[in-house]
Amino acid sequence: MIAGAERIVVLTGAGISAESGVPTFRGEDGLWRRYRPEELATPEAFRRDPVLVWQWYAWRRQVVSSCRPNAAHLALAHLALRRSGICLVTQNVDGLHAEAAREAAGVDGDPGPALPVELHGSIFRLRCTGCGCTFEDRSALEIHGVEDLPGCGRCGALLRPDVVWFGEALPMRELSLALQRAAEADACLVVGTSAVVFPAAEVAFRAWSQGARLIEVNLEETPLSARAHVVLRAPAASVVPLIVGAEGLESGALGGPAAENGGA
Ligand code: BV8
Ligand code: ZN
Repeated sequence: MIAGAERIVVLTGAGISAESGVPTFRGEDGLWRRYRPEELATPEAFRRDPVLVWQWYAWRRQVVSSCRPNAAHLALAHLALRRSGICLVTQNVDGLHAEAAREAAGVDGDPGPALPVELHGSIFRLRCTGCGCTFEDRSALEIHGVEDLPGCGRCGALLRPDVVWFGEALPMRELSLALQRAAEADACLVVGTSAVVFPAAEVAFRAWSQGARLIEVNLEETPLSARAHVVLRAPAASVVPLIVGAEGLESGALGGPAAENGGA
């Protein structure tokens, strides 16, 4: 399905980063186990208790900063660099796809085609609640009280993580690009998402509804599973590289044992 597709949209969620050590949202080790999502990742929570919300993000930034892209991130980056027509879309805010793109492209390569459409922003980008300026920031933030809350260097207003909270609109450019690619995709590969958050999940449903081959990689059943043409109930880091390799098999780029004994 992947080898035969001209245009592929890939939608990833927290599950693709699980094997990198980034906690997922809804799993048993999930980030939300102590809080309900709506309690923390919302503008109301930030207004009500910016210290608590910033402590949560400071902890997540610290956890993610020691995580590396895994084989699934890298396999998708190589796929996007090796052939045209691939659009990587992620709900994740951990920046691991972008890191994999830079790694796969190498120091003088152009990571561009492998950079993901980030529907929910990035925890390593801050945004000013006053003047709206945004900038990359990977510093370790120690938030003990109001006096530690980060302020804008330009206007002094409170800074926030540049991520999309519940009840907030997704960035228009990213969302329309992702939905446009879904509308014209021949295949949609969905990796590690519970497919319950909208409008991000709409990318997969839209691709499916216009006839794209839907391939789901997930450890558990999701609302997409019933629609998927192929369900791979396996960990992303082990199965996504095989899928990418399989794409290589089709194009005859591979010799090796599989080809000798008449294929895998
Ligand atoms: C909006 C960023 C309107 C912040 C996040 C009722 C019905 C339908 C919709 C709604 C509703 N009530 C409210 C809504 C809307 C709401 C929504 O969808 N709620 C859900 C919970 C029902 N959506 C919104 O509010 C969106 N905005 O609608 O605005 C609007 C419009 C115009 C103008 C103004 C307003 C905004 C949603 C974005 C919220 N932000 N995150 C942050 O990260 O801190 S959401 C959060 O969930 C993350 O972004 C995450 O990516 C996303 C989805 O979670 P997943 O990535 O799927 O992760 P999860 O843990 O759930 O699942 C992991 C999966 O991986 C599992 O299936 C697991 O089995 C699998 N897995 C685990 N390990 C592996 C694996 N698979 C493979 N291999 C492994 N090793
Ligand atoms: Zn400012």
